[in-house]
Amino acid sequence: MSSTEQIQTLSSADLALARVFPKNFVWGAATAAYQIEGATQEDGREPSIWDMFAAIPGKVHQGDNGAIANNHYHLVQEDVELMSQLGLGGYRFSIAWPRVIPQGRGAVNAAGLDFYDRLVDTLLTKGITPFATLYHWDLPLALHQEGGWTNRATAYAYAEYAEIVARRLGDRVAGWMTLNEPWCSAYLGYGIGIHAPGEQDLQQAIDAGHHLLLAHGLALPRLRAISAPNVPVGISLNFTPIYPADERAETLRDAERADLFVNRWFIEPLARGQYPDGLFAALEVEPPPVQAGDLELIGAPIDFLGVNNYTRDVVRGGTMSARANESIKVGPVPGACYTEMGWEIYPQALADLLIRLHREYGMQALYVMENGAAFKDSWDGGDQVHDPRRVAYMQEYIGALASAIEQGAPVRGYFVWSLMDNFEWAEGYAKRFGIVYVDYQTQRRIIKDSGLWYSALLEAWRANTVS
Ligand code: IFM
Repeated sequence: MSSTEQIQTLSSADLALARVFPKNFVWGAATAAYQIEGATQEDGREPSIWDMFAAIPGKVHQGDNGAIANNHYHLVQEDVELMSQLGLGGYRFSIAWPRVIPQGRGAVNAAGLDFYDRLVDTLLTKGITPFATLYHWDLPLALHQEGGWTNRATAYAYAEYAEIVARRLGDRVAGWMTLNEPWCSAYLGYGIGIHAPGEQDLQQAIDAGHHLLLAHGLALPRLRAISAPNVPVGISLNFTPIYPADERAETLRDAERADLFVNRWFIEPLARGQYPDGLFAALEVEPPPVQAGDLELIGAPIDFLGVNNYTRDVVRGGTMSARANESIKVGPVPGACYTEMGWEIYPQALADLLIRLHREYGMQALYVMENGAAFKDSWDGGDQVHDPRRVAYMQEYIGALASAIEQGAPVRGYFVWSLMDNFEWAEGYAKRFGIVYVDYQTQRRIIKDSGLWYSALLEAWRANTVS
């Protein structure tokens, strides 16, 4: 389809939307290493906690794992070609620590670094700006065997790893994210065990969270020192804005408490150099083992905040157990629509969140580093995949983003999750988030209608912003 035809598929509202975004806005798509690469036993890569976790019966839907995934490790050229066909301006990918330093510390695997080096060069050749995440959940198994993120030493190993990657790619990447969603690594991985490594101990989650933040703080100055001048360094956090179901005092109190745990746990040490008051008491845990100087490192200014947002939670007071945030979520909100993940579609939350991060936390540069939706997509073997609900989701969320920008939120880019269907962690391959459909039998990629719509929007935006 030519770009002109694509522009014609846009409504007048879409065309107006495209006009809101400034010239240097980065429009991209995101993925993560374990979710797409496959080749987990090739070229010197050693196992990560996710290889271990996925091998435990019952942990991942239908026993799926990332051993083959989207075979992106071998199809990388084709996948970058696809990004180029979509007209993406940026691509956010993650680097697999166990591919680069298979034992977590020590010997560097040249083949691992070479892979990302080629990826970055291929992206640049196609005019696509590379944004790299250094840790998206695939901790080398060898480090897990020493306590993983509950062990302070892992933070130092991470900083060494980050430095090694920066020495190789820091002259070409456009931005670094130290971590992706440390809340998930800590809470889902160590607190309730639905993610790797599968521990179920809230105290471990709190301690792991601190070491993840420390890893970020230790790596930040090194990444800056090694990379080309002005390469921004940030972090991506997941946020689920909390809305009270009613105005009762107990609802307002519990909504505050949920916000503390879900949204403020990580942003406050980063933005203010301290954990939020009341967090550990509310969770009935001890504070993490903070050592002198840790919070100064963690609270050092970042160049941008990556914001990952998919949904919101509505809470009703009086039903909350201190440790079980889930219990206060109101069941289906009357009239609301939900994605296949059971997440409410509520675009206003993204606008509210971006404005809050700017006003309350003083964030001066924000990127939406993940936003998207899983729906039941079906493919009939042809060249098209119709996903009208995802098109509508993107229209509404990008609309909310536009409104946040109009209200002064300093948003510099948007990355849809995800470029293509992939391994959705504990949900295996059952949940499809891509704007590109993947037939896992043949590894064929088919651009969904949402991908065509996004491509057309970008084309319209480019047509408007060409000086
Ligand atoms: O697939 C994940 C991603 O790895 C991290 N953020 C949320 C996405 C959807 O669940």
